[in-house]
This record gives sequence, structure tokens and C-alpha cells, in this order.
Amino acid sequence: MTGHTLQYLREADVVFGIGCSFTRHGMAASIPAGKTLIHATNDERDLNKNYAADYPLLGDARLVLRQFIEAVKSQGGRPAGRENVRAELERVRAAWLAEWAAALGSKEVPINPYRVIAEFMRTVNPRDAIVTHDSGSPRDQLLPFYRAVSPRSYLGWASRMHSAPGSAHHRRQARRPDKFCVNFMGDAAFGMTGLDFETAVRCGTPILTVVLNNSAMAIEIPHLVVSHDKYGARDIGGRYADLGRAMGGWSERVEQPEDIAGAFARARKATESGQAALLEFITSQETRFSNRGALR
Ligand SMILES: Cc1ncc(C[n+]2csc(CCOP(=O)(O)OP(=O)(O)O)c2C)c(N)n1
Repeated sequence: MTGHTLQYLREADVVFGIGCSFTRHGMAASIPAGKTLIHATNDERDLNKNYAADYPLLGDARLVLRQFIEAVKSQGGRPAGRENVRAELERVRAAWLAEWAAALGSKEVPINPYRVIAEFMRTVNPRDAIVTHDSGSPRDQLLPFYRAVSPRSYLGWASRMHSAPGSAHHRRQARRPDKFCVNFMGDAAFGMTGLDFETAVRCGTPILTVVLNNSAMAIEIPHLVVSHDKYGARDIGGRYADLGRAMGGWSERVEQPEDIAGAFARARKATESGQAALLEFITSQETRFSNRGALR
């Protein structure tokens, strides 16, 4: 999670969840004890499921929020001190981003995956994009840093490897043909469902698949220890851009950090001309994550 999420979850008196499930899960941030919890959801099964809500609200998020706004207005409008909250949030966010500046701007070869994410955000306006990801390190690297600014433009937190190309495909085809639909995945994730890329080619669905190829299952480094020592269980390999081309799509393999932005621009052009595109970035086995598991 982001630095400001961690700080505010720790310090807040009140936590207001809107349209969320408040599921207690090993991969999700836990809500620390002692908070006043307001839980608004349209699914009654989630109310009081894992956390006892002080104020459970069953309703559509838009309607609930409208009523909240009316209630605040009827009590005299904006609460005092709101500007201070915004400034404080910006300050905490900037301090957190400063801790990650070296990774996000890294000139390392093999490319640091955080640099790929930073360049993507620099080149693509999030209003034009729908972004999704597979499980594995790309999920945990993208999740804290990608800033979605419009509804349904980020399909996050898949915990199964196999979802990303299919999700991007469906988004592009069925829902938002005007959007740049992009899925991020690792090389092992590609090993599971990479051939879905051929579905996109065959159906004429111009998505972009981004493969962060670190020749390993890096997220398994702490887990697959014995099997890796004995049998090299975490190692994998392949030339995924070549595979993308063999399946009939547009593709490029990128090895230098200074080529990332140009590659994203060319891939986007390819999708705009109707081609499914695949970008393979040769990346390092980065194992640092932002506040992962900080509130288990
Ligand atoms: C269907 C399925 N099988 C296994 C897992 C467990 N798992 C999560 S991530 C991962 C490896 C991911 O490796 P890769 O895609 O190369 O990404 P990396 O962490 O190396 O960047 C595995 C085996 C899972 N989440 N889903």
C-alpha cells in the first residue's frame, strides 16, 4: 500500500469504506482495531462479515454518497480545516514517493520494473486507459503507484495467475472500445495464459500485454527455497516478444531504460491501428514492495 494509506489507517479515528467488501485476507491490508467503522456496500453479505461495522449502510455507492453530501450540506457545508487535511496528505504522499524515487527513476540494466511503471504513467494519461494485472510481483509493484482517476479504469488485485490478458480483452471488446486496455504480467504468468494473446489477435481486439520478463518467479523467492536449490524451480525463460509476433501480433523487446517510453508510444500506435500488441521488458528480480504486509 501507499505510505499515506498506511499512516492514515494507523492514525484515523474513523474508517469509511464505500463500495468495498472489508474482507479480511492475507493479501489485503487489515483495519487496525479500535476504529469507528462506517461500511457502505450494496452487498449485504459483506456487512459485519469480517469486521463489526459501527454504521453498516446497505446501498448503492452513488446514492449513499449523494445522501452524505446532502447531510453535510444541511449541517452547514464544508467541515472546517479541510484544506489542512489535503496539504497534509500531499506532504505524506510526497515523502513516501521520495523513498521510491530511486527505483521509479532507476537507470539499472536489467531494467527495474518500477521504472517501467513510472514510464507508463508518464506516457499514458490514465483517463485514456484501462489497466489490469496478473498476480506475481507486477501486481504488488503496480498497485501502490498506479493512479486511476476515473471509474472502472483499474481492475486490481487479482490473486490468481491467469486473469490479465482475458480481462484486458473483455474490457476492450465488450465495454470500452475507445480505451487503451493494458495488462501487466510476469513471465511465469505469461507461461500460464500467454496464449490468450492469440485470442486477442484472432478476434481483432487491440489490447497491449506488458510482460515483465525477469527469467524467474521472483515473488516466490522466499517460498520456493528447497525446490529451487535442488531443481531450480523458480527459473524460467523465453523470448516473449518473439512469441507475440508468432501469434500474429505487434511486439517489441526492450532492454534499455531509455527505450521504455518510446516503446509504449509505439505499442499504443499499434493498438490504435487495430493490432494486439505485446511489449517484453527485460527486468531485474526486484523484491522490494511498498508496505507489503505492514498491517496483517
Ligand atoms: C493459478 C495460480 N497458480 C499459482 C499461483 C501462485 N503464484 C503467485 S505469483 C507466482 C509466480 C509469478 O511469477 P512471474 O509471473 O514470473 O512474476 P514475478 O514475481 O517473477 O515478477 C505464483 C506461482 C497463483 N497465484 N495462481
